Amino acid sequence: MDHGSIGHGAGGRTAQTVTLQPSPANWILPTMTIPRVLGRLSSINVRKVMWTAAILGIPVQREDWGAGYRSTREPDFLRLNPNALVPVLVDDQTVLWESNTICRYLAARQADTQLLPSAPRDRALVEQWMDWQATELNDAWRPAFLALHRGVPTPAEVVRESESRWNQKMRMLDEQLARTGGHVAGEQFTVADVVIGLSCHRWKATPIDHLDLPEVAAYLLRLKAQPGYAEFVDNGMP
Ligand SMILES: N[C@@H](CCC(=O)N[C@@H](CS)C(=O)NCC(=O)O)C(=O)O
Repeated sequence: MDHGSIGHGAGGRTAQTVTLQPSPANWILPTMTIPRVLGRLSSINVRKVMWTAAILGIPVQREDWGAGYRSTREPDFLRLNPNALVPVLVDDQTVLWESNTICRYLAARQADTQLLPSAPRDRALVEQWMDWQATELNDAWRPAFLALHRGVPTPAEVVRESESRWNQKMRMLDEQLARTGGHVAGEQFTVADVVIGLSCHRWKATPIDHLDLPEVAAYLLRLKAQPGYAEFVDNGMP
């Protein structure tokens, strides 16, 4: 399936819930369940998972957990994720936390080798950018984001320093996009673009002194073609 610049159209993919007739030929086939996603939609990490599911056309059942909703400190939640953080994915007997891992799991579950390539080098590049998002990029933006969007009292010089580091990381991304001419890990849209795309949207939606980054601007426009972009990325939340 081509995840290039045209997306899948409004309907996404065929629903994955399969009802099999009780015939001997079907006895050994697994039935796919509808995965549960535990987490509030205001969380960028929950939106990563929801957007990936939308791109893959996987129906999921989301439940509001986390700040402002059911507490992640409830024993039922802690049994699933002792970190007390959203998102959590429950897919039959499989329980997962860490949003980037969940996104990769969903792509692998559907055997989607464009979203998550199987060739070692191609796959490693996707994982490299996802790890970069979860470490280098997240670390850079955290103080500025918490101060400017969540009202966390923060000394002005800490916010300025975070803003500058955030812009530097985004410049690095702009240079990478200029090299690939398309998406983060190469020409094709992959699951790395889910997590980096949401990050670019957050950068743009935060009132800082933005660098002029034309490749990032063009990239965000390209991502609009993906199913679920309006609902899970450009939905009024940073
Ligand atoms: N590394 C984790 C981070 C998860 C995380 O920080 N989740 C935040 C929301 S973005 C959270 O659960 N906050 C507490 C809450 O909402 O109760 C991931 O990527 O899944």
